Amino acid sequence: MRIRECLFGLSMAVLAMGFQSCANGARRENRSGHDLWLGDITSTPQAVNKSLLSEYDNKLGDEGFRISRNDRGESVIYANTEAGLMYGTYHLKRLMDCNVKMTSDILEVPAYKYRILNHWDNPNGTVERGYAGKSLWKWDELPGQIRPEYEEYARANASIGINGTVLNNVNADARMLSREYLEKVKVLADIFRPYNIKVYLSLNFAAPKHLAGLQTSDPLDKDVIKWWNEKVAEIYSIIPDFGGFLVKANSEGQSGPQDYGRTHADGANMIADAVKPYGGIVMWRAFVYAAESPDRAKQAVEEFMPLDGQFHDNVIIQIKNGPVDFQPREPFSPLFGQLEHTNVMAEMQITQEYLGHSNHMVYLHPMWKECLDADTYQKGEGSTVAAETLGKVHGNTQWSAIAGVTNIGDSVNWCGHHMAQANWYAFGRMAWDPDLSSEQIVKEWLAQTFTPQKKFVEPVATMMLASREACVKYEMPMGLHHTFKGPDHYGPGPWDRSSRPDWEPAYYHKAAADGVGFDRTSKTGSNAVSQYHEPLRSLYDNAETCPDNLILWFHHLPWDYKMKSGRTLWDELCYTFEDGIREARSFIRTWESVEKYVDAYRYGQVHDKLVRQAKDAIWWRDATMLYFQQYSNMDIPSDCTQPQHTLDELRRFRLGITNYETPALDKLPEYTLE
Ligand code: GCW
Repeated sequence: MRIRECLFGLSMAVLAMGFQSCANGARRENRSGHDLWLGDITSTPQAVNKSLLSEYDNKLGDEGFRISRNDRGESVIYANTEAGLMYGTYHLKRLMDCNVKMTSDILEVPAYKYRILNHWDNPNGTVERGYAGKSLWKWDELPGQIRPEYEEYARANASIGINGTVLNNVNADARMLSREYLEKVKVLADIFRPYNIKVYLSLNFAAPKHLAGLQTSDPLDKDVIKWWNEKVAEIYSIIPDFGGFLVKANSEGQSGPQDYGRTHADGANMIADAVKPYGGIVMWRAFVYAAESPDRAKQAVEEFMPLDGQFHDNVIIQIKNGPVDFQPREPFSPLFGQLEHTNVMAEMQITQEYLGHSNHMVYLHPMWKECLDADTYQKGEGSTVAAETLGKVHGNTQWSAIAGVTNIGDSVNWCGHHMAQANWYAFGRMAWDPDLSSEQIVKEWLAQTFTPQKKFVEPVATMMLASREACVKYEMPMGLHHTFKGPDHYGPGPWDRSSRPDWEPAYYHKAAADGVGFDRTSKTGSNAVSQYHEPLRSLYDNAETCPDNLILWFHHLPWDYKMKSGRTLWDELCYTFEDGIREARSFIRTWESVEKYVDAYRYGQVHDKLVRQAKDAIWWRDATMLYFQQYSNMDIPSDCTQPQHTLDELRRFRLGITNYETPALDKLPEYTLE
């Protein structure tokens, strides 16, 4: 029996809140039996009281639902649509799995209209920055062979409210728009449709040239416009509810309208006009920067502000949470608070490109929430990134959207690290309700994925809630950023000189005899602070008021600079790293304390990775501080963990992976944990 039948097959049958098995001996659907938070499908309510409303309730919209008790004390789900009933059913299941009693009526409406996953999956099966095996999409098998994982994926997404997915990499292969691939995409769209999930594609802006052999891909050329209109018509004839396009243009070597002397607005509008009659949207990325710019963090605002107001209404500018590139901590991208007449959406990274790949346990919701809750002050207090992207600041909620770059692959546990599923789960829950706390979400996930027993959930939730800050401390304390070894972005390489200057760590840390950090102040630096509204501009501009956790993002300070704690900058860096190392070590002890609640398979895998994470924390500290020591000539305090490798040894170390891989645990520098 398929899960869809379990959920919808017996509409209106009466079942009070409680568990009941699906009929016909339904089995677990997951690949290894205990993988996803959805667990065993026999724990899905076979039938719940549910009712489509005869009159449209505006409060619920197309996806919301209400759950209330009927005269007999049974829970009944009401919604305007089948999708609303489905979300209500999953909500009820979540309450049951988490042992939460319903004490009053529930009304749930998703906050964002477009809640979208971005896959960076390539037609050859690799996943850019994917650390969970190969792509879930088996393009060589499609359209003929259909893996059960496709429906599992849809079901998992539906359970957390995801309603869209971009199937392919933003570094897009033009072939994805060929008839051959569209027939494959159609199969996935058909599988996802009953779960209220639309498919989207990333497009290659030069497709008219590459795919159709036109002379140009100039967005103002009439043959190019005609080609896109026909291509879009073809897509909608195959996939009538196709969602639209995601575009990376004139960024990191991708083609775009600027190749023809046109603007981002010219390019985005041409595509947007083509999909508009069908209700499609264009998510146009703001991730643009040129190698020659002295401050990469400023470029999105510089390029997009002059275009404010020129984008058509079904274009949404997709902005990474921070102004550089998914570092463990960045200030929010100032572009969110600058554009006034343009729709904006946030792009979060679920895959851990800069956060230990699938070797480190890092629960990311606190990082995303920090961004969404940040106040841009664009229209005074309360103009948070959440309010901006929900369209509340400028009163245009019709295009509210949020995207997450997924961490999903064909690995048995879906995400490469068992605990990384929490990030997939958290992204969906956040897109549905950005006000939910990190704690509530992680506890829900733990209860559903492992066990609701308090003695397990409490300590593990505490560990996971601390993990993002720990990662910041051991990878990029105090706003230091991009000190990663390139190009795989796993592990430290502050000395690395192997690529383009603005991809090299020295561009960001600027360590020298006079100190460390990127000067973005108004008087002596790049003046990136000017892109923030007051009071943030002044707060960041002044080293005395700039928060410690971003101080080296905005300031270049001497090694003996006196921090608020009274310590020198050098010592503060050492002790912040030390905190990160200590916390990473404590995660191992926490995990060991809950061994009896976890099956041996998952216990062992997570344990091995936590050990590696703690070792990596020391590796990061060793590499960074030994490298900086050449300039500071200061000692690592004696009460800190002492280095276990010399700078030379670390510099010689080669990982030998590509940016499609995560390193094997035994291929990393050896460290002893006390
Ligand atoms: O940070 C960079 C990544 C690239 C990625 C790019 C982007 C898809 O290292 O792998 O390309 O961001 O977001 O476009």
